[in-house]
Amino acid sequence: MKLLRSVLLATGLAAAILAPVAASAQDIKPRLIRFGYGLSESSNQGRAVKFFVEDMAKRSGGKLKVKGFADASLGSDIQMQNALIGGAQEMMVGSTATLVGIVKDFAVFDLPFLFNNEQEADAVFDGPFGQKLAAKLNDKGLVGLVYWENGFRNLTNSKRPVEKVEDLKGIKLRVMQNPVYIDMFNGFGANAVPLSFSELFTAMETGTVDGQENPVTTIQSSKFYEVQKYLTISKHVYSPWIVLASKRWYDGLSADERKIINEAAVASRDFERKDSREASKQSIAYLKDKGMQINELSDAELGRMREMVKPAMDKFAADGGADLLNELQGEISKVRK
Ligand code: TF8
Repeated sequence: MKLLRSVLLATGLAAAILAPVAASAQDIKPRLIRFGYGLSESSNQGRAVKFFVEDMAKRSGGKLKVKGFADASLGSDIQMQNALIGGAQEMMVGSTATLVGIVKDFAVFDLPFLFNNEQEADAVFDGPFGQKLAAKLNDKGLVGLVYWENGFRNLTNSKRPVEKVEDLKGIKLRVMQNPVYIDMFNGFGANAVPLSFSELFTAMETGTVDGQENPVTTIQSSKFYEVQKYLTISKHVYSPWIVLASKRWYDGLSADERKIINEAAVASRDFERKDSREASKQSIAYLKDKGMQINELSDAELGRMREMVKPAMDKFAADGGADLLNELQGEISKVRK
């Protein structure tokens, strides 16, 4: 027996025999994973959730069943974050901007005009800086798995074309619930109105707000063109999304289950970024076709905006964010070289 065993081992046969046993011994329990998100099923967010659902099923032999809940049907970003912390919901994807009440440092990503392009953003979010911030969620009851692309944000409104900053004067502009956004847009002369995304369409429809800012993919998938006439390409902030898991739930999973989730999350990230970037190329033509009047801000005007936003940047730095901002700018210039 002993001899046979050593012969098998030596020939590598043992590995062949033992492999299927090891696979079936993987510790995966049948589980239902509720995955909430704010945009529609047909949005870039929705398509990536669908990818994740299918990929998780594939990797777990159908045991890890993810169910996507679109349109903030499980709640706004902030409500879902709290549900994850409490263990009442397993997963979500949403903006990092709404996480600032939990980990203040995330506000660094809301500062304008940091990234020049998506490649810089990918390198920073997937690199040590992005990972360090995500890790800060751990002792707050959340696990930050991967960053997806929301995209460069642009302005829309129902009042007038915005060709220079002064055109924003007096416009009631919905912003995310985040102090940097409020300071930034008040600094530009608008009246910043913080509101959850789930309330945004109605707020524009009823005139509670005149405008908002989001990537073109969202302006398309959330049908903002129905209630907004003017689109200004400003690319003032690069916005990520973050895929979150409830720490309480995640800690109760087996190592095999966690490995599957981590790997599927990375695959979903790669799918989502590629898909969003392709989709965004079509969006401008689509929105024009829907009747939006579109203009691009000139470099000179963007330069003026950079100047005007300095007080908001200084406030962030003075409020304890100076080192973090320096570190982020350092990371970006490393990629730029
Ligand atoms: C916003 C964000 C949205 C996210 C989404 C609902 O304007 O850009 O994309 O919050 O998860 O709120």
